[in-house]
Amino acid sequence: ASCATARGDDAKPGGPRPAAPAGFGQLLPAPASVRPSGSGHVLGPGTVIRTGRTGNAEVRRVGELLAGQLRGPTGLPLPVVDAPGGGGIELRLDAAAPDLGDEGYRLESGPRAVTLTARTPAGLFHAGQTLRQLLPAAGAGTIPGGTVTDAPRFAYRGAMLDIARHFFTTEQVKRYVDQLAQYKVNALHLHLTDDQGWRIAVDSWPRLAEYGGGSEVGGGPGGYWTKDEYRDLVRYAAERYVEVVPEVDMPGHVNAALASYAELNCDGKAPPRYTGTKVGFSSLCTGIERTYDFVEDVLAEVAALTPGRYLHIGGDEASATPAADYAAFMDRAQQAVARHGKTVVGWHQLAGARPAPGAVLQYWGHDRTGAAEKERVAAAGKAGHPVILSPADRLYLDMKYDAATKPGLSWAGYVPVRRAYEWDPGAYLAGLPAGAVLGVEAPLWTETVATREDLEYMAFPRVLGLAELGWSQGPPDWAEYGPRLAAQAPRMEAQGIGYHRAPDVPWQ
Ligand code: TNX
Repeated sequence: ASCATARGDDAKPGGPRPAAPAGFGQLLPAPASVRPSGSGHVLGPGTVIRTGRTGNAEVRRVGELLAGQLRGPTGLPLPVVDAPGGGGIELRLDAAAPDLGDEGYRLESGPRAVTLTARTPAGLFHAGQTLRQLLPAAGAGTIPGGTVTDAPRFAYRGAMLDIARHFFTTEQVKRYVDQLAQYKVNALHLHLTDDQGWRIAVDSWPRLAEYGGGSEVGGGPGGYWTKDEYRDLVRYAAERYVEVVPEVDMPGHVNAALASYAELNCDGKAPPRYTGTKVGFSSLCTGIERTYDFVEDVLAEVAALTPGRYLHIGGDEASATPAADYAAFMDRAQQAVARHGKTVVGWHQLAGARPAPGAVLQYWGHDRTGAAEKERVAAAGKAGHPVILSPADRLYLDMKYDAATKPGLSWAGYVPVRRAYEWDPGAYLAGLPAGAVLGVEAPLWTETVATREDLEYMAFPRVLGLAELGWSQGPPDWAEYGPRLAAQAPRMEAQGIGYHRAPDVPWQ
């Protein structure tokens, strides 16, 4: 076969690599195993997508979505039909396919059919995204012959977007969901509240959004999402097997809430809204009961909007809250999350207080983070807390690529594309057992990111490294990954993604 195969099979590092044709060797994230064989499957005007064998409405929906994604680039009609067998693209749920796990799939391609098999609709969705990448970025074509058997390394593969520092609409976020889901990212963490803005409607405390939503960094108008808009986004993400993780950041990062309700302030006076970029200056008043009414009401309403498992309560940079008050506050906030049937996620500072049993910690340290802080997170992992890794000097998409990057910050250093990719989440934090790593997440803070163009420029192509680290078996190999990343350029271009042509990527 002329196509290079995926990493871990018989890839020839440094060997010649075909430029134009899509092949198994270009898949990103790299699949667990590839066996090329025989001639492939030619898509043509008569090709149909078959979802019928199980009569399952969700499989049908996955088929319709895949058809929608393929029609544009291929120019083919690709009707979705319920008649099973008979060739074309076939989606098959097979509950007895134990090697495939909750998200895995098998893709078998031959002259008669391309068959996608999975235990779950999520697996079929991921299989469909692989199939997209086996076709050229534009035009119909041939899906190469052979079998891909694939499953993720980590259960949690997330991206975070801060819609508090700068407001983004649900339509803009849906576009990001589409961009991410095609690379098998399965979690979208939304940073909904911060000093500069409160972005989600709360019926019991309406001024949070109506007043607290009316500001953003730099003095722009801000904005907020209604509950219907939020539900619509959650549904849209769920159809792409992306779980939304809402974050209400507490007890710091709350100026927008304090500005909206004087009664939340220890002195009973509401501060003005804030449009700067400092952190660590605001705190809920941990000594008054009204604060806990607020916490309960807000978490109850956000939990009710959330079909997913997780509720993120922030807990970072609470430098305006004394340590003992912080711990006592986080105890009660975590109890509220549990009352509403959700699992706590907190930034890793929660490890310095009393994380509730099962609470997930999100580590955002970096190479220069102190040893004691790292050890606390590793110890929490050993004690059974799952850890999401978001090292700031690897995965923070708001860090500049290099000195020439216009948007972005650099407090954790510059993060070139290679650096974002070249580390192993399973062996990253000393003393943290590999089994405690729930996964990886790439946060995009938006103090300096105000538009869709900025967002795409900072996220792409670095977020593809996140997708690869989260899904594919390690360890990373830049010589192998770089060309595979470069091969995504025509796909990103075809989708209008305004990615950064970073100088460390071997673009063709
Ligand atoms: C740190 S990381 C923050 C955010 C900032 C970000 C900017 C974390 C949990 N907190 O408040 O937006 O740095 O890079």
